[in-house]
Amino acid sequence: MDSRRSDVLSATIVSGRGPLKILLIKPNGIADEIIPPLSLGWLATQVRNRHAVTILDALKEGLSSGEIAHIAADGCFDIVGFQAWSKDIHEIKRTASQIRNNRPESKIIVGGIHPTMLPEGTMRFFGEAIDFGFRGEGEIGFPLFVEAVGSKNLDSSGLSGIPGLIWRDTGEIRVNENAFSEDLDSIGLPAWDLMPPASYPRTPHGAFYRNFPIAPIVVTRGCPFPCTFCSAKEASGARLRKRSLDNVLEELLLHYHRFGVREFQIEDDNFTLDRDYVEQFCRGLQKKEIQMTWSFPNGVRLDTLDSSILKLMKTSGCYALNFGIESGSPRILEMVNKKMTVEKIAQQLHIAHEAGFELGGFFIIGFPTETREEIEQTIDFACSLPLDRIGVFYFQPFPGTPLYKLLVSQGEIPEDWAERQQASLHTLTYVSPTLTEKMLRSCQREMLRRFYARPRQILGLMGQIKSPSHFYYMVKRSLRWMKA
Ligand code: B12
Ligand code: SF4
Repeated sequence: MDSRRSDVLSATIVSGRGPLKILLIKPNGIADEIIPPLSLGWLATQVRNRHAVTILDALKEGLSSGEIAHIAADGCFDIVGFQAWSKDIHEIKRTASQIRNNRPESKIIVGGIHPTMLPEGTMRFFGEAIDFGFRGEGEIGFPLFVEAVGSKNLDSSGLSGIPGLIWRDTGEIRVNENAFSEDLDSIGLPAWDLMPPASYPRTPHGAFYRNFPIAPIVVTRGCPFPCTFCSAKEASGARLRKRSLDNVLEELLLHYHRFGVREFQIEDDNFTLDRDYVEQFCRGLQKKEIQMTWSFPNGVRLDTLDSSILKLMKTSGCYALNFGIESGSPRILEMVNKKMTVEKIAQQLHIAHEAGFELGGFFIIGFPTETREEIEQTIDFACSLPLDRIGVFYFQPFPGTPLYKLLVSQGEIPEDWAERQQASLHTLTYVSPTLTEKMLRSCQREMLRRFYARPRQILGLMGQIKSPSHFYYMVKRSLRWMKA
């Protein structure tokens, strides 16, 4: 093994001993943020007491598919699992094929949002490169799958009862019903020692931070809202499931005392949905007297906030909020079922601004049927709001979402569209017949320029640069956006 591979392997390996060696891989790719892969940490926790588990963050290590394949072969892994977002499927296929060549006896499984939304399509796309797919949350099904591999019980009697497993039964693709963990405390904490926050670069979600190291955490799962562009409901279910506050505070204390973490980022779909829960969380945090700042880089819904809960959050260390605003066009907000009006958005943002938070808004341009005038409305709207930062994304039909299905049914995109694209934050993959690619690209630039080329925004951004390396990271990130 060459020294780079062995360094990476020994830095990431290995937790526990046991009959099977399991490698869980976060694939490499273009990303603005490089942060610990929470879901793989949770999966590792489920199996590490019986087997040897390694988490390989190929994004963080900057590994090529060839290097990953060598690591998989050198480490003699019995099971290799990938986390697949739609943007990563081509890279995963390349890597899985090489692992297949280097070590044919490894069982290769692909889980995550892409197979969750497109189970059969995933198996067809990967073909012989993988043995299994997995849909939905893995904490129940993945350990059962590992035991089936261990006992070589890989026929239909062994596989058909494993929740979430996608498998081939004499050529037919079978998709087992998935299972959500009802009691989130029972799944334990992610295996943080296998992905220590301090080993990650200063490239957090949302780019800005107050303190380092930073840990992402997921406190609740699920979202009851019906936004037609979003896959959260399919991924995490429509009902909000909450960890107990003791369980969450235990994780934060572990971060603070054992891993030296000084900031946490709540990545939930909808953390603030249950007001009482948020209140108890803040009070619990205050009692623990740990000095940690926190924020919501992934967004919270504006309609769940009021000034008294905001005040409590602020005094508990929360300093930044982001919101999925999506559009300044009332017609588009209605069309995507956001259940919000432009008036309510503006009103709530002013309350959050008064409470003294750093505020960020996410906008999407290029929705099906959207017109240039409606995008202009969004630009004007964004510039009228008390926001410190914005993100402007091109609409992408994520597989399985209502808008994806609508576009397929109207013949605007083919059924296997998601496999043909490498959808990610920077790619423009869909152009509505009401717009052109050139128009969309120039609207994105115009929006960023008009928003940021104002003294308050420029001074605000400059004031938050932490170091020369943070400045370099911000410049690189901004250039990627401007070139997109
Ligand atoms: C948190 C989050 C992030 C965080 C990730 C935090 C982290 N450290 O892991 C960050 C900020 C990095 C992020 C970024 C992006 N995200 Co995001 N994100 C989410 C969010 C809100 C929650 C995910 C989560 O942690 N859920 C809790 C965990 C436990 O669930 P999970 O990740 O799904 O993992 C479970 C299962 O999928 C399964 N599983 C996962 N991997 C594997 C592997 C194997 C082998 C097995 C068996 C099972 C398995 O088991 C896991 C445990 O139960 C989801 C929405 C959602 N509800 O899913 C969007 C979501 C996943 N993100 C999405 C997108 C598009 C992105 C970006 C591309 C956005 C962008 N514009 O840049 C970037 C990608 C950048 C990158 N680095 O790759 C989309 C994905 C759509 C798609 N089809 O790909 C989602 C679904 C939101 C949406 N818009 O609909 N995101
Ligand atoms: S955009 Fe937000 S509120 Fe809407 S469904 Fe997705 S997670 Fe829920």
